[in-house]
Amino acid sequence: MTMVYSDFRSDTVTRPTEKMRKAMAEALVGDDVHGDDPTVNELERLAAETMGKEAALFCPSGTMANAIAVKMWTGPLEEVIVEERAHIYNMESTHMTFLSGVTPRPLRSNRGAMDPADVAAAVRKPNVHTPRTTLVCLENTHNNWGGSVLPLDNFKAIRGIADEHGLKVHLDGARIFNASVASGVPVRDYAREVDSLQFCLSKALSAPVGSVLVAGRERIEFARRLRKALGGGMRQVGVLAAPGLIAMTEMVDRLAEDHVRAKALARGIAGLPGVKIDPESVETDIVIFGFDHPALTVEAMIGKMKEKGILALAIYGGIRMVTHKDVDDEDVERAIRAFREILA
Ligand code: TLP
Repeated sequence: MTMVYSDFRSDTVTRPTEKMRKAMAEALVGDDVHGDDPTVNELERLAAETMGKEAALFCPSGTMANAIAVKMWTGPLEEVIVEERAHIYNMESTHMTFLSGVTPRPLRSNRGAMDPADVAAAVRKPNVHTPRTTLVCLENTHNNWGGSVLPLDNFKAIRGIADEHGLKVHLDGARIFNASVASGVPVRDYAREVDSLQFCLSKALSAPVGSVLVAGRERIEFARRLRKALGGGMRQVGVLAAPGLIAMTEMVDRLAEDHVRAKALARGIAGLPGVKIDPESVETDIVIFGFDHPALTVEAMIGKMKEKGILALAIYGGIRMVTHKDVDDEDVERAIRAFREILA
């Protein structure tokens, strides 16, 4: 018998809804490299409006959107301040050095929120020896801090430091809608504090592909040229923008369910032998916990869970599990049961 898995590896594993598939089949399309795909144009218009920015660019992935953002704000001999666990620094295969030729300057943080004083102290004084600091990157929610939500006040304080030193601020808002649903802060309030942001349609919002980069009109025109240079110019890509529109208009409110399930999962496994988690620290859809067991390594534990039909990922010496549209209460109960049986 083939195993049916409850897949908690990421919120990227979501399948498009029936409505998305229908919209893909029926999408009006044109050639987006010539700027005349009406569905892409509508997605970019909606994204810019939602974020309160002038313009937007549909990109094939969050990684490409972040890479374009770094490239469009920096030049040679420059440095970018990043949080030490940031996705843009740890999980995007060094595009900062490879494509932009800039050095990342990682800073410690409180669950993803860098101390504004540390940011100010990290800005290089102009000097022949050192790179010039020109960009700060934020991430909200913060993936590798277990989906933590950065406080709006932290954005404001870092914006203030950036203005004082003439720096730009880019937000990796892959899961900015999760942050907004959890905090009640409208996405455009976070967006107001940054010069650019990218958000992903293909994570918890369940579209199959794509991210959108938003910023001022002139920068997005340049970003469009950068996307072309990276091979990201796509043709009849309205077929992918169509589910993206549904992601933005119909899939945001349900994120609250994912957050409730993530907390339930954390509560269900807290206190089991080896599991190190404070369920109260789970704010959105990502559950990351330490695992330290005398008889089981993280890899062995993940292997045993897989035998019971539960998929999870190893990360930072611990385990990551993410809730999303395609796992329900039964999947969460099944996961908790599996943990209890294995660790009994
Ligand atoms: N994150 C993926 C993996 O890379 C780990 C995931 O499963 O969570 N920013 C953030 C905060 C992300 O979490 C991700 C993807 C990206 C950017 C990159 O997006 P894609 O995968 O579309 O390039």
